[in-house]
Amino acid sequence: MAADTPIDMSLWQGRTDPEPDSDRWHQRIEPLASNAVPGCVLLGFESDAGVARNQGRTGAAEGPNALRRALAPLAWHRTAPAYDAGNVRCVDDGLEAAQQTLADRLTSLLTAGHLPIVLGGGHEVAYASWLGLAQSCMPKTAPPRIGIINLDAHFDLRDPAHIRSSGTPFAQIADKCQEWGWSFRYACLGVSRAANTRALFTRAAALGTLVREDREIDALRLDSIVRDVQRFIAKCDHIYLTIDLDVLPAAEAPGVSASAARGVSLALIEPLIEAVRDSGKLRLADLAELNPSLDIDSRTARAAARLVHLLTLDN
Ligand SMILES: [Mn+2]
Repeated sequence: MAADTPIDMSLWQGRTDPEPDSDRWHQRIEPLASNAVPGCVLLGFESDAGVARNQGRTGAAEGPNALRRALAPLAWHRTAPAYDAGNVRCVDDGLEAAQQTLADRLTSLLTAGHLPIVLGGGHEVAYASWLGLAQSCMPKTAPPRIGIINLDAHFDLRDPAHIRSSGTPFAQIADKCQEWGWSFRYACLGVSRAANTRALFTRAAALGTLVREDREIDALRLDSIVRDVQRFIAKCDHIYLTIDLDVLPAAEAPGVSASAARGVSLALIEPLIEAVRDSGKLRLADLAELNPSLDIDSRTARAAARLVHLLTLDN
């Protein structure tokens, strides 16, 4: 089962400077209205049902509002508007219903010309995000070429036949693509060999995944990896970007279910995100796994907010 959590603008608080042109997010973000001109729309997914099924540390359902509080005081540099659309809440273990509800909300936002940014929630959000984009492509005759770019320490490609969780969304998407005769285009950047079994590497290879491991993403190789990502994007019509915050080192992102002993630092992740943002094909993004109860001094929430800020820069 799913429920809507109404828009709560009281989450958007921060300092106000008296001098001109000094706005911050809390001063500019607006509650989404039905006839709003296109902009970026923040929509939360209050769920850790997938993390619970995956035997992870729960608490990501509190992620969306923690991310809003961290984003509120950041400086406003956008030209187009930004909106808050509230949260979709997963009730008890009703994950599939909540995913469908979120997907339907996203399809409406996409059809209205918005750029939705989904605030997770466990990484089970990814199946819903992709489904929302897929549904918005449905009326077209030719199968859409949707590319998924996942910044993650994990493939999240475990076999969904047993249980659907935060560890299975991309396998579920691959299954749907096969069912519909669509191509499955998946890039997973920041994967930890230590944290993914051989079976998962084999499945990723069989699915034609573009893989760059955490240890490969360094300052020397970054430019060539950015070009690999650009080549991947060139073969797609639409890009869905998903950021699992556990791709970051534990020191930068302690507030996640499965923190990374090594990880890929923000300094290396940001140029990859900029390449996706600037491609002109980004339709939808989400940030997953923020767990405020495990965070230290809101470090993870701040990192996530910085990424939303970067992702939504439009000039
Ligand atoms: Mn993940």
